[in-house]
Amino acid sequence: MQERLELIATEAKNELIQDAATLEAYRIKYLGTKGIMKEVFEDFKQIPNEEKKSMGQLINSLKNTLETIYLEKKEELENTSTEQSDTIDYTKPGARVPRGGRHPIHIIKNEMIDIFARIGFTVAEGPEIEDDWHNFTALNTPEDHPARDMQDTFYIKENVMLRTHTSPVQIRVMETQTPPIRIITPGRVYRNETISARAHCTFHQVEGLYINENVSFADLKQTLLYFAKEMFGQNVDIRLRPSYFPFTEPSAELDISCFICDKKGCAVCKGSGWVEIGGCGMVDPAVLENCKIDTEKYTGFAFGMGIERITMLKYGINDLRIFYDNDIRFLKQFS
Ligand code: 2NM
Repeated sequence: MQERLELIATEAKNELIQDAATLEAYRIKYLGTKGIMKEVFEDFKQIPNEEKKSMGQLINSLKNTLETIYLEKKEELENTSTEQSDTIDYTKPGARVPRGGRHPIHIIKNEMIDIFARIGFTVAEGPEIEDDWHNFTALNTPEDHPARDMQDTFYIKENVMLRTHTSPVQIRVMETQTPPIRIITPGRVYRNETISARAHCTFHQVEGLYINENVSFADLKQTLLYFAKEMFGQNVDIRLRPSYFPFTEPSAELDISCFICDKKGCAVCKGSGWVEIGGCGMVDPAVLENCKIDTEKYTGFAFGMGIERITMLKYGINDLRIFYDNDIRFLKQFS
């Protein structure tokens, strides 16, 4: 009998208990109502009275051993199912890191940079906090021009402001480099406007500048036509309407034919068949002189386009405020 009890104990200690199912199988096998312990107690009744005391102690000790194994394994299994456990499964795959995406403004900005890069334009960048000379005076903007007004420009202090366009970057390049100059200046600009679906106090521009010998208005027109076709499709046409800017002469507004309705007239072009995407012109000789560029030798063209405007046309977005709300439901459509 004693040998048998020892054998049961050894077997129980060697049982493989890995989960709730094997734990329950163990309980039924050793401690259940039809289990091994039950059998042992039945056999106990048969043994001679004089052995009962010592054998009884051994049986009780076996029962304790079996119960202890059960309780220990049970606790072990419960702990592994919580994070407090120090048993870590290093083979488990890691938690997935959600992948971000580019902002639509930056997707279009990069596309514009690529289009102009193919015809030799390089990117130039500059400060967002500018001085009066680079943002206004060098650009031939008169002292009493409305753009200089507090109502239109965010001033930091006298003669220091948030840039209202990226043209000051072009002034900085013209001041420090000699022609030929062929650059685009993508970047964020600031204007003191009442925020609405069509206007914001901050937006993005891509401006372009080409200075060389014999640069003509025809060069400007062909450059813009190339851009429009690459950006909006080969069927698109451009139209230049006479306009005025202090820094260009002559100046024009740049329209593209409406690629939504193919010039037939729709809600986007308000029935006209054309949509405005920017402005342009031949750089005013006064601007070149401010940058110490020889106006007898060199001429140049410049243009400016709003990235938000182009992004809205490309993606069919009708409220520009959504670009700055950082609503993940909007942004994740572009990832
Ligand atoms: C525009 C429209 C027309 C422009 C001019 C210059 C510079 F620096 F060369 F004088 N930069 N950008 C320009 C000309 C910008 O934006 C609507």
